[in-house]
Amino acid sequence: MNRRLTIAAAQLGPITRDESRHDVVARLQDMMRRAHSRGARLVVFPELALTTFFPRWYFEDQADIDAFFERDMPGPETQPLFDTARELGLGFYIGYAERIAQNDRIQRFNTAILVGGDGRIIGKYRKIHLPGHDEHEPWRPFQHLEKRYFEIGDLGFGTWEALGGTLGMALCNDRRWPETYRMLALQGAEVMLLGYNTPIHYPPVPEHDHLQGFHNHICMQAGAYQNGMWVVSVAKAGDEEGCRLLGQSSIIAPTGEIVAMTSSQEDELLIHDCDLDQTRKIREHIFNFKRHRQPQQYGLITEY
Ligand code: ING
Repeated sequence: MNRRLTIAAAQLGPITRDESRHDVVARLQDMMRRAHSRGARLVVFPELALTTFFPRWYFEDQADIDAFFERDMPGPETQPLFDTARELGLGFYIGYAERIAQNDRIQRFNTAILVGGDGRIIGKYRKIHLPGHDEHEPWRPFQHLEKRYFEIGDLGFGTWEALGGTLGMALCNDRRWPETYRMLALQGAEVMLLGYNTPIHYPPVPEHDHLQGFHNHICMQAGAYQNGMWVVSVAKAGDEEGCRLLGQSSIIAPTGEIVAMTSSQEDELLIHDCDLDQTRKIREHIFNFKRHRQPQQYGLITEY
């Protein structure tokens, strides 16, 4: 009998700048209950799922920036998510802005956590591939200041045994880099969980704007197939504070096939019974790393 894990991709529509954590959390809890009623055991939310995508603005004052960060997870406003997880026996992945005192200073990361059906945090990932720029660039119709507001993740690419499978996590721009998938697959990941906030307009190369959906899926379909991994990708979508964000959340099989995709720009659920053993048909044959991979030839890939 194959191991199946029923996963929900919980796409979010826009979150306005002034939307309270309380109101956002209520939206997330509603999606958790709907996903549970449809048999899901794991719900995947987008990147930075608790606030609007604030790196689109330049802020002078650190206090204005910190208003978008969580100092504790769970904190008073996010505890209800963990309570609902425990009430329903439902795991979840959620992206958020993490502010933490460590190494004798304040550090800020673009973070995702995996929470089990008992409401306990199983794993944490901090975004490694930070896109955008680190100085205010007024020529842009909107900023993309992730390099300014976040530090590069310091936890590496990790996997966790949970919900009957081996799960890996990533965030947004990570999905464009083939190394992300391979690092997780080499650690045995059977599913990659990933949230994203992707503006349709890419100011440095606007002639690619119409290709955002194509580029979104080609990266993940290739990554899924070349590593024999399920990929569950979840958008924050729609016109958010005047910036159009790509939707097209998707669940992609280890064959690279898109088995489910959203068709709205709002809160929308995808559900799929992921057969975790389907990964083996790829990993034991065409992409059998032990038999076919030639790492002694790939040295350049990890050189600076
Ligand atoms: N967003 C975007 C992403 O990688 C981007 C940045 C947009 C890159 C469009 C290229 C083209 O999907 C985040 N948050 O990484």
